[in-house]
Amino acid sequence: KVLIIGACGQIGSELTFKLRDMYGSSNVIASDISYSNLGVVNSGIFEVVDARSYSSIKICVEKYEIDTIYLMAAMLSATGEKYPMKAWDLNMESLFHVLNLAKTNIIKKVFWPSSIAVFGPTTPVDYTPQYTVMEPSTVYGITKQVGERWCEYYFNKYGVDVRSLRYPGIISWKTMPGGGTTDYAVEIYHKAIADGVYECFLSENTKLPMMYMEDAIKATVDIMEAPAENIKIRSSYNLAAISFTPKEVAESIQVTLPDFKITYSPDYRQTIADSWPKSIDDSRARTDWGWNHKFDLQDITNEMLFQLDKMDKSPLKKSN
Ligand code: VAH
Repeated sequence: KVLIIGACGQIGSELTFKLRDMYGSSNVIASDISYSNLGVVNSGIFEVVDARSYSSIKICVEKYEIDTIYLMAAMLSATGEKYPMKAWDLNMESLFHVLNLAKTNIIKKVFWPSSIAVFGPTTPVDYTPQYTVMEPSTVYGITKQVGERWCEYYFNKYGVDVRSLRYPGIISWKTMPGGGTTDYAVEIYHKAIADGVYECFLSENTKLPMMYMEDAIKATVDIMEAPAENIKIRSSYNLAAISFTPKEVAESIQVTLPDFKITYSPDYRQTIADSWPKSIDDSRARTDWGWNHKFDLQDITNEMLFQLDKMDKSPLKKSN
């Protein structure tokens, strides 16, 4: 049985759908900090689990005989800069609880998301290698860097089968992201449909590694389904698809919506974005367990505009 902690978040909610498709709804338990987060995960088994509480997780694990955990709860980069100690507590305590449940063999397999946020201003920005200088300048990035060290330690010392991916920015339409620096790449589509104009909080030439949710979910399932001997990196794999700037995504939207306008008002998130790579070398993921992305920028734009227009309930739509 599978438990998803943070199942109501941007990635967690889509993982819940995918894993229920794969393993059957009754074998995938969705959990989050409260029912109020439910959103799109409003069917199937749901439990309130506090990721910062060992006993809260353990009770759920024992109740459903869970053997695999996807730990998707975290405080992201932008919010983490507002509440550093909360970000540290949530991101680290949740990881230790899950790793310790696995160390005592209660859990057989763990997925834990890392991020390109592990890289910092001294990291080579273009085609960033799997192994390189990592001096993250955000609390979120620090938690991901140290979390990777602990994942590798628990694998080497206790044989814990924990697997991890350094996600880039992720674009999706089902669930809004929460508190990330790459969230502009989701908001822009909602605003293009709702208002035809978007005020971007990053500058026009801020190039960042990005990925469509379908690719991110495929990578997550692929690494978890791969034979253990193929997972040769137990810190976290670089993962990439495409890179683009706000200007480029605006131009891709204007192919369909020629009147769409973008303006730029960089805020505190610009400093975070400037500390991250522009592109990522994910060749190890491609050779070790067959990773391959599918969606390029125009595919993402076409899919996002189509889905949001159909949904017509964009959470950012003006309530008129
Ligand atoms: C964030 N979406 O912006 C996350 C992600 C690489 C970015 O870690 O914080």
